[in-house]
Amino acid sequence: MQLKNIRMPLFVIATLLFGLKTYFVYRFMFDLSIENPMQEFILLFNPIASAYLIFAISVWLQPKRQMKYLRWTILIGSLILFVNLIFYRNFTDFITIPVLFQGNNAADLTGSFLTLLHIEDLLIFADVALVWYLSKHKFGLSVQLPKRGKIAATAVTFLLLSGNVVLAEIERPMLFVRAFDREYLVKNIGVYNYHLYDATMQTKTKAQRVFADGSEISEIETYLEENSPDEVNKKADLYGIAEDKNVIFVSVESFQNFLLDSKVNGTETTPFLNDLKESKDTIFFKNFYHQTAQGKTSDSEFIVENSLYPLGRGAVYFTHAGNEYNALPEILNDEGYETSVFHANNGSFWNRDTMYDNIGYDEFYDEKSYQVTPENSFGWGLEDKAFFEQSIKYMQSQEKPFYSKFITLTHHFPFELPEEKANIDKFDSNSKTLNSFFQTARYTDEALQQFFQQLKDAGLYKDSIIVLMGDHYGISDFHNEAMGQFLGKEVDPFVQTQLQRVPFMVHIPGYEGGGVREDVVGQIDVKPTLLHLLGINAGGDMTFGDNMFAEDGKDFIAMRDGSFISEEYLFTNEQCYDRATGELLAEEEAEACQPIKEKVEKELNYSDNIIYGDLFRFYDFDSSSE
Ligand code: GP9
Ligand code: MN
Repeated sequence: MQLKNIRMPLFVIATLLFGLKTYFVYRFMFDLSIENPMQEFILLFNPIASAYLIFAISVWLQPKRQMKYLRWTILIGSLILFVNLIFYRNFTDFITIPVLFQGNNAADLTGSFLTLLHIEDLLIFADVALVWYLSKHKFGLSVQLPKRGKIAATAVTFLLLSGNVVLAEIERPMLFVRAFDREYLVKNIGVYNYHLYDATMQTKTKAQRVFADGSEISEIETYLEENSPDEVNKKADLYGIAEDKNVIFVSVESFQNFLLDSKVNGTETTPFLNDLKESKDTIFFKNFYHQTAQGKTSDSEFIVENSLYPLGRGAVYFTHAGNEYNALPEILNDEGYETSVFHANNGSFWNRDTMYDNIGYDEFYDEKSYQVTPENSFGWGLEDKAFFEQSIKYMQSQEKPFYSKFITLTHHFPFELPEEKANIDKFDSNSKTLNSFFQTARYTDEALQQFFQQLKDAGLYKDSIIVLMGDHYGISDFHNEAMGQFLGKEVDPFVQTQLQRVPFMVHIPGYEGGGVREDVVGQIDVKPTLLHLLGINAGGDMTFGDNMFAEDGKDFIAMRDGSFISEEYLFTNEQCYDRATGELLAEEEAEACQPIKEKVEKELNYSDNIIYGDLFRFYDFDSSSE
């Protein structure tokens, strides 16, 4: 490029184009929250610094190779950005290495791929096209610097990078140590450096198992004994109420509490669940939170089975499926239950077949156990109504008592339902996803109603308890504007966290003491709660959750990103809110969040260490429960 007499080398042109493009994509295509001018500046600075880092190395190459290097690096860099953007649109998150190797899931994501593609994505490749053009035509844009010049060009890289790190540290102290939140990392160091950081983390966590020994487990045991006493509370009303009964546990895909009692054009979205939660044979916890992270449904399964936290990166079901656990199915097997999972998807999705085997499920009825035809399937596969219907015969063949886990599928992103199967209108907003969310939710509500009836008809109802649980959110914060329109209020971080409440209902046929409970509880509490209801004393278990019916149970629910909800407070995005009013607390009052915040960080760390170090291999659950 000839500007008067100044010739700008291609590596500088590429740096500017690619840096500015990346900034533009961060700013307008991702949904990163920018809170102050400093953050804005870092957001612009880091892509330019990263681009310079990559492109300036080319000065050490011969002219021809320089051009080739620039062509390919700008293409690869743009692809990385593009793939992250697609992933972000679906998960509001950035890719980590463990997630990348969940090949099966990536393949299934291709089903939703077209929905996630936007026309403006072409812009991401505009600079690539230009750099290819400039590099192929002999414009003489390569540079040949003397050794000193090369060293100087490289030194600028380090200046820019250190500048970036210093700014990031000022903006978010201890960013790298407390990296709970990938969005903060990307905002501060950019998506490219974030991937380098992620790769380092990957190596570190792999090494962690190798170097772990049994010494840490006793420290964790002491912490859990002091903070989450596994006091079984045998005198409590509900202790053993479901003794020897079957447990039918339904994990309801993408179900969030805001669906309950909602209406679209005057029609109730979930009439069956609305009635169920009010009935006297059902206990409904209205402040029950999902606590999942990147592993989505599989994380919710992991938390429920183990009362451990999911990992901050990747899905435990994939990354640590071979660990030693003391999972719910294993405990139930020892108590004489037949345990099984019903889920009409590919058995290796989320690595379930391997993990289920390890944690002791007797049977896994996956896609192969079902008749899937074009008439009874759409979206992700077999529709929920057919799924339940076809499952009954397998349930009847089971030894009693049994524990059966069902995982529904129809109400899954992108929430598409054939028109003739929809019994409620679409919502009307700028989000296609939210609009159709109500239709598939209604469908699943109908499927659950039918399932209850089918259980009754099959003679399986009376001797069972039925637990319904939403696995995780279905509407990400990408749809906050439409969500705000639906709720009639702005979705701020407080509301966003409250939207993470998912249904949790325990239906006990014949029980009369049901009702709505206010306690702040979450998926981490499910395992101790179920054992309590079944009258199983898992005394020596190590759980981060508590029996939901305990009088003086644990007083907070921690989210994977370090947010938490307690009776009085809600803490998210490093800010402390009054839980009752949603009011943001000023600095002095906000101090009240500090002690719980520290506990949350400690717990997440302990739980991570158990998983990364595979520490349960050093612990004898049998002898500690005696
Ligand atoms: C896949 C189903 C959905 O089998 O459980 O998984 P999700 O994408 O919700 O984690
Ligand atoms: Mn799910």
